[in-house]
Amino acid sequence: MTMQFTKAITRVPGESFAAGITTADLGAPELAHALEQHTAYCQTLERCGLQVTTLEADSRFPDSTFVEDTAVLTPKMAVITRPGADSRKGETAAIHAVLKNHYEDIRTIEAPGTVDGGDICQAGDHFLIGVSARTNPEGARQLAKHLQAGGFTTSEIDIRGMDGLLHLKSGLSYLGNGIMLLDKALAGLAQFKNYYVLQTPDEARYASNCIRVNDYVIFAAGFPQTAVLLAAEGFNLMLLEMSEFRKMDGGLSCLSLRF
Ligand code: CIR
Repeated sequence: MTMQFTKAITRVPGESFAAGITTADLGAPELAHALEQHTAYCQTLERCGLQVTTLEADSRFPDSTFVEDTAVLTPKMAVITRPGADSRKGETAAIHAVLKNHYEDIRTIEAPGTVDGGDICQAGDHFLIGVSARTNPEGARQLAKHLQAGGFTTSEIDIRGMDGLLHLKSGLSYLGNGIMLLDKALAGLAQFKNYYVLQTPDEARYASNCIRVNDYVIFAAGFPQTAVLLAAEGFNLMLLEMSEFRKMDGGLSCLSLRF
């Protein structure tokens, strides 16, 4: 049984979007194009059955459209993160306020801990916690404690030595039913021995980040080998153009909090 989501939170990219952090070297994003892609993203979540709350742009924070990094949500509790990049730390206040409408049990990651939601992957009752340049060991420890108090098990994966992997979920997606899509940098790790592993074809690591939302997998357009692999496994794909978000190191999971 795959987890069912009913709601999502997103945030429109703002005027300062192109000033966000990136390593992609794909050129500057075009805001008008990003806005179109964002609208399509929100509509696709709705087609998957979610009620989407879309927050207004907040140009004080160029990366604030990547809302996934600001919280870790479970059916029982929300954990507000403390993003690793200083320019992003102020993003959590507004998300905390919104989540008060949905959660009674809200916890927070405290300094010196840092956690980016992009490093956290829920796979059923288990959470994989990536330790990265953004999520430090202290943040990972605090998060694990909160999740364990909520009845979940946790394990850590240290991605700090893995070249070019910003977040854990830049290299993997949990697709439900024990199925994990993994970039080759992660595919051999012992942490995945109990999963049915699909290795992302070599066309691009970017294709490793997709999202299972109820009956669908939302997948980035332009990666036909991976799309064929997923379709052959029986997944119903919804394809989205992601070019402008990719230029800012953002994948499909980053653009929403799903719960
Ligand atoms: C950043 O570097 O923080 C943003 N430009 C991209 C964040 C992507 N978020 C994610 O993978 N969860």
